[in-house]
Amino acid sequence: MAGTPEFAPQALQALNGLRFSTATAAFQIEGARTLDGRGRSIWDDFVDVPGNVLDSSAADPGPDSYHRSAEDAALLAGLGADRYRFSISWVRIIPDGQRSTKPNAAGLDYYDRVVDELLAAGVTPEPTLYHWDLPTELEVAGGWLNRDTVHRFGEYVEAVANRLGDRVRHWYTINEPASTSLQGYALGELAPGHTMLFDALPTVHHQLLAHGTAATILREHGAQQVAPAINHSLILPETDEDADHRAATTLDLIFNRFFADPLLLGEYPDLEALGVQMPIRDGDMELISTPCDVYGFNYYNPTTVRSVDEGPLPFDMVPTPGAATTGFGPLWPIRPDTLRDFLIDMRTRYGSSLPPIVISENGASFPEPEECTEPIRDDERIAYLHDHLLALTEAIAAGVPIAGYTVWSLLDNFEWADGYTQRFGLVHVNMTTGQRTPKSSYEWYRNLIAAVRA
Ligand code: IFM
Repeated sequence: MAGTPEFAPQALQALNGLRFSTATAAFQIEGARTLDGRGRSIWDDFVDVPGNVLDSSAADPGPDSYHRSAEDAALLAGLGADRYRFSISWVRIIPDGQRSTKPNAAGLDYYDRVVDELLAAGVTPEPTLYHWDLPTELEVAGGWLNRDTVHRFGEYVEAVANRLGDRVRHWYTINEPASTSLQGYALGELAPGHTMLFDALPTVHHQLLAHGTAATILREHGAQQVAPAINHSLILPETDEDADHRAATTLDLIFNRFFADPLLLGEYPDLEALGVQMPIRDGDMELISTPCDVYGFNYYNPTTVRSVDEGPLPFDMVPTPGAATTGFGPLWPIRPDTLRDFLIDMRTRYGSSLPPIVISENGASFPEPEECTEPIRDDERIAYLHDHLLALTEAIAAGVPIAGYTVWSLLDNFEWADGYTQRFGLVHVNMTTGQRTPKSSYEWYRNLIAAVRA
C-alpha cells in the first residue's frame, strides 16, 4: 500500500463488514454562490464580514463542484468507495427559506444530476440535508432559536424527497448540531456568529426536532437509512484534581450528552445544575428519539479541559499533554485511542438503544501547498487515518456495532472560518483553477478498500 503503516490480516478482517465513504458539504465545495437562483445563507453573510475568515476567502469558486460534480463522481469510482456523503444546499432549493416559495427548479436539477452521476459511477448517494447553510431570512427571524425554523426545514426536506426519493434511500438529516449551537450561537466562532452562551441552548432542541421531522418525512418517501451526523469528543481533565474532573463532566454534558441522550434515550441529561431549560412541548421527545437506522458519528480529536473560576464558562480548553497535533495546532490533538474509548463508553452508556454506528466523518488537515505539480505525499494523513481505523477495529472487537467509515474529506475545501488554510482532502484542489490531484492518501485509501474486499 502507498504510505505506511499497513494493516495486519486480522484488522482487515475486522473492517470487512464496513461500508467505506468520503464526505463533503455544499458550501465547502460547490462555489457558484450566485448562480441559478441560489439564495443567501448565514454563511454567505458570515464570509462577507471582513475579519471573519482567516484568509478572507469566500468559498467561491474553490473546488467548484457545482460545475465539476462529474469529476468528483469519477474520483469516487476510482477510489472504489461504496458511498458518498455530500450535502444539499437549502438555499439552492428554497432560496429565501419561506413556506410560500416554490422550490427552485435549477437547484433541484443540480442535485438530480449529482445523484445520477453517483449512481452511474456505482456509488450510493448519501445526502445530508443540513450542513450549516441556513437561509438568511430564517436567521433574521431567529434562526435555530425559533421553533418555526423546524417547520420550514420540513418543507424543504419534503421538496428534496419529492424529487430525489425515488433514487436516494440513505439520508443524513443534520450535521454536527453541537458546532452550530456552541460555535455558531454560543461562542460566535462560526455563522451566525452569536455570542449568547447558555441562552443558545434552544438551538439544540430545535435542531434535534428538525432531525426527527426530517426522519419522519424521509421514511414516508421510502428511505431505508436515516441518521443524524453528531460530532463527539472524549473530554479529558487536564489533571487529576476534582475541579478539572468536574469541568470535564460539564463539557461532556454540553458537547456530547445534550445530543446523544435525547436522540438515543428520549430525554435530556439533568440540566438543573446549569440553570437552563429546553423549550420542550408534548410529543417532542418522542419525535427526536424516533429510532435511527444508524447513528452518524463524527470524530476528530479529544478535548482537554482545565477548570477556571472566572470567565463566561467554567472551563478552558487546553492542549492535550503529550499528543502530536494536526495542522490546526494544539487544540486538535491526535489521539486515536480516544475514538476507541469513546465508542466503548457509548456502548456502555446507551446499550441496546444504540443502533449500529457509522463514522460519518474522520480526518485531518496538515499544511500543504496551494499548488502542486505532482501528487502530494501526505504520510501524516495516512498515519492519522490508519491509526483511527485501527482504533475502530479495537472498538469492534470490544463489541461496538460499526457499520461504516467516512473520510473527511474527498477534496480540499473551504474550512469555514479558516478558509482555505486547512486542507483535509484525499485529493488536492488548486483553489484558483479547481484542478484536482489525488494525494498519496487517496491511493492508500483505495488500496485499503480493495484489500478489505479481497
Ligand atoms: O470541515 C468540517 C465539516 O464541515 C464538519 N466537520 C468537521 C470538518 C473539519 O473541521
